[in-house]
Amino acid sequence: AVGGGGWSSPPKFEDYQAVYNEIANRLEENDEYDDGSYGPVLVRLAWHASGTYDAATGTGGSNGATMRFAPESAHGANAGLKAARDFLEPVKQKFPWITYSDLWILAGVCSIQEMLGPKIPFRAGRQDKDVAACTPDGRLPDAAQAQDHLRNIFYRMGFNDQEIVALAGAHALGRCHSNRSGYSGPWTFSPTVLTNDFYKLLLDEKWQYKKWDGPKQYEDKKTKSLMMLPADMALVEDKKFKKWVKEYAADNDLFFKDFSAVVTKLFELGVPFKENTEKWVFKPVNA
Ligand code: CCH
Repeated sequence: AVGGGGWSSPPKFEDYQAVYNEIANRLEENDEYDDGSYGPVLVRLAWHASGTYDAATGTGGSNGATMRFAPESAHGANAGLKAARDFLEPVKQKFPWITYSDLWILAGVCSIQEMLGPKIPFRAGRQDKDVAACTPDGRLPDAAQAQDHLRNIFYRMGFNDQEIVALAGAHALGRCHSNRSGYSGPWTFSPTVLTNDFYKLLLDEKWQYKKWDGPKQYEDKKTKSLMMLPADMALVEDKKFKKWVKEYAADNDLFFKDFSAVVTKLFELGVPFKENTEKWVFKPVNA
């Protein structure tokens, strides 16, 4: 167990499961936010903390939690993520021994599992860094761009085409906010439950440009209540990407298996784990 003034022993699986449970309970308690859950924005925080990774220089990634500081918190791509960081602050106060870097990733893991997604194995050991480790702006993807840009950004992190498409299935969750990214609306009808619906809708619906003053985005012709970003649409415009969109649309089990593997990889980019660090799978609260 972990004492108030220091460690009586280093934190163990049970200690991290207690943090997981606290986050899961806070998700249930704060169900007035957005579509009924902070889960999607917590997943986005974990992804934006990780997706700054540059394999060539070993900089960026989830080890550091440098989005606590400007300039990184003020990067356009991170608009709105203060809501997620603030949601987690009381958890950090209750469990001061956990680093912000591990906490943000654990919150992403917890949110995916609590929103009925696959189990995401977790390893602890991320260390917080100071402002000097902030990454330059422009490392995260630009939603207005298409396949060449997606490949540039995700190949830089070390992902391949299949992994790019598997990661994009996260857009089954949450929504765009006009006061954050400028875009508006959810991708699916169940934005607080993880399914392969993103791929199904991308293939099955007719998508047209939304007529509005905002940035170029798509809406479904039938209900005009769903959206796709230009970067989402690139996944069916590009033949190599589209092959995987079809696979995941046809098989939710395959999507869950590949999504779990690729998210685990994303969340661990650039993290120097100690040798023999155990992979833990937390027990869901909302099972
Ligand atoms: Fe994403 N995403 N994302 N995304 N994203 C947005 C919201 C979410 C892109 C752009 C946007 C991933 C990949 C991409 C989530 C998870 C992932 C928004 C709206 C934009 C724009 C932000 C707003 O207005 O609040 C682009 C471009 C890419 C390129 O690949 C990946 C990878 C993941 C996770 C694995 C989640 C979840 C959201 C919803 C957030 C919320 O607040 O509801």
